[in-house]
Amino acid sequence: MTTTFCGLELAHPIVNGSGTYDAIAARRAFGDALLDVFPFSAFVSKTITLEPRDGNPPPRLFETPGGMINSIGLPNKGLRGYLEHDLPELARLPVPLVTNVMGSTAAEIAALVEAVDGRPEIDAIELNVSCPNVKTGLDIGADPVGLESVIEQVRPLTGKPLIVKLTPNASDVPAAAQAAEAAGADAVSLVNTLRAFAPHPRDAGRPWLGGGTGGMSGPAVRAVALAQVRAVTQRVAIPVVGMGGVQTGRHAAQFIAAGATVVAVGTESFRDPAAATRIRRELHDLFAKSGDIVSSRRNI
Ligand code: RRO
Repeated sequence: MTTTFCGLELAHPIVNGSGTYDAIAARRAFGDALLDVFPFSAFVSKTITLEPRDGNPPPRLFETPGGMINSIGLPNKGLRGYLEHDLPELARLPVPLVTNVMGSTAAEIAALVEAVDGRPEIDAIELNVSCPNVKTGLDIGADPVGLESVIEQVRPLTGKPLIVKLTPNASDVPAAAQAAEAAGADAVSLVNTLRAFAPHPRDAGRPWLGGGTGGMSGPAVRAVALAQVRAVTQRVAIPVVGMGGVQTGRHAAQFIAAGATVVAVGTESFRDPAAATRIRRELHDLFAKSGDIVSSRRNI
């Protein structure tokens, strides 16, 4: 199931969704054995920003039927902390490393992209223009014109593959994907979480989550994600990373049938940290039964 993605040779098509698997904590828990059975063919870091952030006040999670709403709010050590403390650990993973960055202005994004470009341990950059949980006042990813302009400004700053993570909270997601492609993105990834509200259990008029609203993920969003991945792959030629509620190999095959080159597992890894290994095995068995990936696209 080797997969070529943006010039990277991946052992299989299953990666993690940014922020859904803490590889450093997992290595602490499982030891070096984790490296022998690492579940993903590439590792995508949690989003980093230029300066450190505390994230949103608690509560940060809410369980829904078939899903989860998060309002984490991008806590991270900032660029310097990431490069100094996290990168040396992440560079020891046995797979290519994708660093996910987010800024609230083009200048901030440019500084992040330039710094990350200078680090040979990093194989690709994912640009998060789609977090529903931070009040930057600039929802770059929802506005194709603004998105194209930002990517045009940062594209020349790196020779590494540039993946743009799109928001599903926009009226025309394929238009955003086309804008990213026109500006020189090497790939797009979707979907980030869907903006959602969790009512307080004792006062439904008040938000439960400390951040007010949150982002919905898990099986409840899968059909929406599949529709958006299909729509995007019909409109762009660059590869697509598909994600949203993937729990089984069959779900991963459905995203591939929708045109995704790579499939990310997110919320399911919270329920079972080894889920991606099972999903990869199930996907492999499905392809073995139905022939190659191309015929699987027709059959699944
Ligand atoms: O940290 C978050 O609250 C968060 C981010 Br950066 C994101 O991209 N998507 C999400 O659902 N939560």
